[in-house]
Amino acid sequence: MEAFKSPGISQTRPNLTRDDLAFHTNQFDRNGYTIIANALTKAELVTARRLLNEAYESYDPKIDGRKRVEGYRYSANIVNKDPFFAPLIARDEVYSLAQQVLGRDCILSSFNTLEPLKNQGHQRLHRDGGHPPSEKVAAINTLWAADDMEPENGATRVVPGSHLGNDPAAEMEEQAVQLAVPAGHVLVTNTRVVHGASNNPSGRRRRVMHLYYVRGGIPQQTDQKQYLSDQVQTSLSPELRRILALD
Ligand SMILES: O=C(O)CCC(=O)C(=O)O
Repeated sequence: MEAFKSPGISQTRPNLTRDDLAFHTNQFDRNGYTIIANALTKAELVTARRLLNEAYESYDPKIDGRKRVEGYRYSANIVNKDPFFAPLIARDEVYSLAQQVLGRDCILSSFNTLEPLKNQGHQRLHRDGGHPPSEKVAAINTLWAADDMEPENGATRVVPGSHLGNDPAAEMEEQAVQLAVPAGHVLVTNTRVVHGASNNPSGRRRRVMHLYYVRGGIPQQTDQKQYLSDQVQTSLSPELRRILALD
C-alpha cells in the first residue's frame, strides 16, 4: 500500500503555484495519477458529507440519469442536488490540472458519488478510457475524498504507469497499490490507468465524489443540459455554464 502523508485536514485551501502544477503534471504523466492536497476545507467537508447523504437518499435514475450501482451508496447528477456542488467543477486546484492535460476548453462530463457498503464494493481492475497510449489524453477522472479513504474502508486500487501500456487490466492485480487519500484531497487519474474501487471491510464511511472531465467537444456521460433543472441552469455563472457545456 502506498501511504500519502498529509498535514491533516486544512481550514484553508493552498494557493496553487506554477511549481505545484508542474509537479502534478509530472506525476500524472509518469504514474497516470496524482493526489492534490486540501482542495476542500474542513468546513466544506462537513457540508459535503451532509449533502452527499441527502444525494444518496434522493437519487432516482429517472431524474438523475445513469444506473444505480449495486453494493454502493450512489448518486449521479450531483450539480443538480445543491448549489454547493457547482463551484467545485471550476475549483482552481483541480480544474487547472484538467486544463493543462485536456486543453483550456475542457468540460465536465459527469459528477457522481460512490461509496462502497460494508463488505461490498470490490471492482475488477479496469480502464475507464480506451484511447491508445500514444494519443493525447481524452479524459480524466477526479476522485474527491469527503472521508479519509484507506484500505480499511475501500480505498481505490491503481497500477502506477499502466496508462502507458496495453496489458490486460484484469491480470494486473499483483502490481496494484491501494492509495490512502485523506479527506479533502483529490485523486486525479488518467482514464487509461488501471484502477478499481475496493471492498470496504470495516463499513466506515467512504464518500467520494467523482468529477469526470473530457476534452471540449466530446459527448458528456451525463448530458447536463438535459439533467440540470431550469432553475439550476439559470443560476450558474458564464464560466460554470461553459464547463457544463450548457450553451
Ligand atoms: O471510487 C473508486 O474507488 C473508483 C471507482 C471506479 O473506478 C469506477 O466506478 O469506475
